[in-house]
Amino acid sequence: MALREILIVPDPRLKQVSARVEVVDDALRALMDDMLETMYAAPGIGLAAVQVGVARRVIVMDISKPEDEREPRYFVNPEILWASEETAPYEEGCLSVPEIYDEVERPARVKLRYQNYRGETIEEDAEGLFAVCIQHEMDHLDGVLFIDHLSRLKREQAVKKVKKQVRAA
Ligand code: K1U
Ligand code: ZN
Repeated sequence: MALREILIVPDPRLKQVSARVEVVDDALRALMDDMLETMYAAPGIGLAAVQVGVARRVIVMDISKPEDEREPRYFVNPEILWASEETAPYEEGCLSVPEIYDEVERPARVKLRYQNYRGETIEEDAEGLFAVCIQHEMDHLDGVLFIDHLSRLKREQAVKKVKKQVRAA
């Protein structure tokens, strides 16, 4: 396993639309292992492959509580089959937009279909933090960042702040 570099805004590679995965094989599992290690090291609760420069429809996640055992999860070619009309706000962050947090409103519940680490097709309902995180990560697969849900002014301010942080580092 290896740590990968996480791309930071305004890197244009974050705007790519990721390609579907044809087969879940050992090479893809090696990518998912690296992504998980990178996510835990950051630390974060989710990561899309495009954030490490690989534009494929792959997500890793662990939303377990810090005091509990790790619960790594893998989503290949995730699709939203249904989304609730009811929405819920959540103060989101993103490893590609470091130290910026803002409220985003998304469907409160979604029904998902995806392939897991073994390539099995799963259908599952998501709510709470799981629903927030999977929708945030699926946006990455379409080149959308959480700051794209904010006003233009807030988005521009966020990118400016991140550029300043990067220059100071
Ligand atoms: O960059 C990412 O996509 C990961 C992002 C996931 C996310 C967070 C909050 C709402 C929606 C999606 C993060 O993990 S940001 C860091 C973070 O939330 C966190 C870090 C350490 C402990 C707990 C949370
Ligand atoms: Zn993100």
